[in-house]
Amino acid sequence: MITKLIHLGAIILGTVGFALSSQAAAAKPNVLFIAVDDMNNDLGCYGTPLVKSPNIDKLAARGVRFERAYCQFPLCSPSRSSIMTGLRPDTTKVFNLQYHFRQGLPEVVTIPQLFMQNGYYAARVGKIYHYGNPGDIGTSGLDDPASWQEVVNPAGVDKTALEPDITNFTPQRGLGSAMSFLSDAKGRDEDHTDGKVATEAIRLLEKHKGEPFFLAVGFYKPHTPYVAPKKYFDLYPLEKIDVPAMPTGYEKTVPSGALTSTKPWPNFGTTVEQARLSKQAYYAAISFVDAQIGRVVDALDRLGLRDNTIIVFWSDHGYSLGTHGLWMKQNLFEDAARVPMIFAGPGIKAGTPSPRIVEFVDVYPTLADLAGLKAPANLAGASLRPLLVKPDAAWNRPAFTQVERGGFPGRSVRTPRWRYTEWDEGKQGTELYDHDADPIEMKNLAADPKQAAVIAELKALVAKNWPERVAGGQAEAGGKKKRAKAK
Ligand SMILES: [Ca+2]
Repeated sequence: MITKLIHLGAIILGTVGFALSSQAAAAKPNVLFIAVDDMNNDLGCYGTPLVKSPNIDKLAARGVRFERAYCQFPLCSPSRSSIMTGLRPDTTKVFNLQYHFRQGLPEVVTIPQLFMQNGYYAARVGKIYHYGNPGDIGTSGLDDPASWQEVVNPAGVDKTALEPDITNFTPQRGLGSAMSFLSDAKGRDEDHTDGKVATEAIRLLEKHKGEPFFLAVGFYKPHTPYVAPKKYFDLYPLEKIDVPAMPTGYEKTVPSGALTSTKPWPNFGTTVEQARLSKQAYYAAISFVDAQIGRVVDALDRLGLRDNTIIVFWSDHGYSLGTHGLWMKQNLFEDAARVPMIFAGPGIKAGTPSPRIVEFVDVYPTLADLAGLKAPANLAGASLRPLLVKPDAAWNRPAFTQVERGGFPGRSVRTPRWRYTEWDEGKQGTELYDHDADPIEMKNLAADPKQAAVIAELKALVAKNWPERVAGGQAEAGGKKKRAKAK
């Protein structure tokens, strides 16, 4: 009898224990944090049907797609350091690809660190912090070891075997910043680095599905060199690919700082044909990454984790594909500053895009809010929860994006209607674009006296966000070893 009672008690206790732990699990939603490198908004769900992105489109349909999300600095490390710390580049002082934010902010708590402090398992597969792409593939790059319990650095045939075969139309530039591509007729998706990123992410999901997790999955494409299996190139007949021609004298209508990121201008000196082939390959790389994202999200669903996992999808910045004669990043036009960003998961409205202006610094407070964690007090952004519940809720925050131009800053503010940009605090010129009339930003209205009141208002926003000029940090020798030890 006593034995039976004890046994019954154990069952009751066991049941209570089970109920508590499943409650705890509900209170601790998982986070699947998916990053891509250099992907702009040329996606099906963002209104570019030419580009085949069925898996990102599906993700958008099950969550909130932000139509106007902006990065803080359109370059890998400055942007990624900002999103991961929730701080603006003037606070992290990361303006280049070498300086690490821990040098100046040793105690800063990154997003995955906050989750770890609250009992989560946190891991990274691939590129989340800066990595020379493709140079550092297979290493930890400029990682932040304190952010993770486990890291995986895959390297596939694109890195280990195919580099000598890549076509580079700009051979004076290294592969990581060249207009360069390869259509791989032999390799399978799983043989490429991003295929392996997906495979490893799925393995970690399977292994850690029973505990609260923060899994960061960082893909390397569509960053140049644009390498992907041939079937993705076949999706884009060359006759469908255009590169815009610039009107004669266009370059005289904008400050020189606006165009210096692409030298020689326009299009790094490539021919129209070479630029079109590069754009075709960039789109192929998008479709390839899209398929790998689909594999990871399908695995999440298959493992029954869908109802308790917040998915965030983001690209570290946008990408110019010939508009304004520019290629790639490090400019302050919409093409480079704007990013694809999607949130999906429990409590998030499905299938309604948000038209509101949001920023990458909003990601940290949003995730902390959704998971019920207390975020650090000094974060620069705001929780997007109101927009995840009601995508067109009232919202009145502009977006700020900046670059550096060898000694002076470029600073840009975006409101629902306008983009206003100052070079060297206006001493090297200004730009104003009316997005209601000119979404491509071809007509600079900064000198139009009719816009004086608008400019005064936007100028005040810029001055408020950047009250002083801040110098970027310089990398210290041996920093990497120090950070590994500090962990
Ligand atoms: Ca990037």
